[in-house]
Amino acid sequence: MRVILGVGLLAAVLLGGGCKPSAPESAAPPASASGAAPAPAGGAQPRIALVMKSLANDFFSNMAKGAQAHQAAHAGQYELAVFGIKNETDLSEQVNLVEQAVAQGAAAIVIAPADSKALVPALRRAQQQGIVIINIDNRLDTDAANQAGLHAAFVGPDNRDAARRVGQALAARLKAADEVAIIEGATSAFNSQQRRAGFEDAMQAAGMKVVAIQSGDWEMEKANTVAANLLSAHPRLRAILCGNDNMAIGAAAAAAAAGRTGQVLIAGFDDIAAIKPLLADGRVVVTADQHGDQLAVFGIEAALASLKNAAAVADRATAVDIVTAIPAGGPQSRP
Ligand code: ALL
Repeated sequence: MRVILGVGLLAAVLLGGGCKPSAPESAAPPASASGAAPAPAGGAQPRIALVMKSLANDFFSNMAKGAQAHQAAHAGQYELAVFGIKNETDLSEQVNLVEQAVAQGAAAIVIAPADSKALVPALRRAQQQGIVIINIDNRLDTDAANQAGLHAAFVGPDNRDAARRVGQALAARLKAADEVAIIEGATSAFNSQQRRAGFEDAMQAAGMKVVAIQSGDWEMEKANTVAANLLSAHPRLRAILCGNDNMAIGAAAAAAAAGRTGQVLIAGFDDIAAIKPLLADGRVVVTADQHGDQLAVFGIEAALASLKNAAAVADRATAVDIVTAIPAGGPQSRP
């Protein structure tokens, strides 16, 4: 088996008991500029680069593990190189990783872009060298991609619909006209915008009063500060909807520090391992499982299909399940 890890991921995956990586190899021969996928040298397997976002986020270490398990089961078909950035908003580092993947001879790049516009030029350059680009998790901006001439299938969920369902589950525990706030992820990420819109849809449909919308940039600490300020500014606040679980954990800690656990209901998104104890005791009342481990696998399968047929592949919508509690002795309950 051959799995190559980008520097940032090494610690995260090894700590998590991931596969032992082989040393990165030197760059493969130059890719053709014809638009066709570069042929692997000497009959070697194609290399697929998985480029993710923050490795501090369980969502992405889980995604890496799913990809590695798939590669191990299909070791005869492809090599996998796994990359990730340190901070959620480190866009230039993610651009560098795309360039690194190209330099290392990737035949395909499967990417969860940290920003829906900023990654487009680097991905376009890679595609012009014949590299297959598959966009997972966070959709690239359609206009920016079209303008640049970038064609990348999107494999991922309908974030607006999923967030709407999270909001509905939360609203079922509130009464009309209750005050709620939204802490959204990075504002330049399309999936963050869609989750915010889905939360707003649900709150409007249920007759709630949205008193504030602020960004926590996907991060626990920032969301903790934002939530603490919201709690003191809005003494009648009844709920905080967060664009991901890391921010929900930060908001739950702020509610606890303000002595308002249970009075202010918290919603998250991702269903990471760290949220489970909070779901179990009610500090967080609902989240969404978007099956991050499968997202990368579906992206890799799309890349393999595209390489095999030397043709573009279609978008693929992936499932999201709403998770409201962990029943005693059982895993998640999914209504
Ligand atoms: C999104 C993912 C996850 C994650 C977030 C933070 O793209 O879908 O919700 O928590 O990025 O990087």
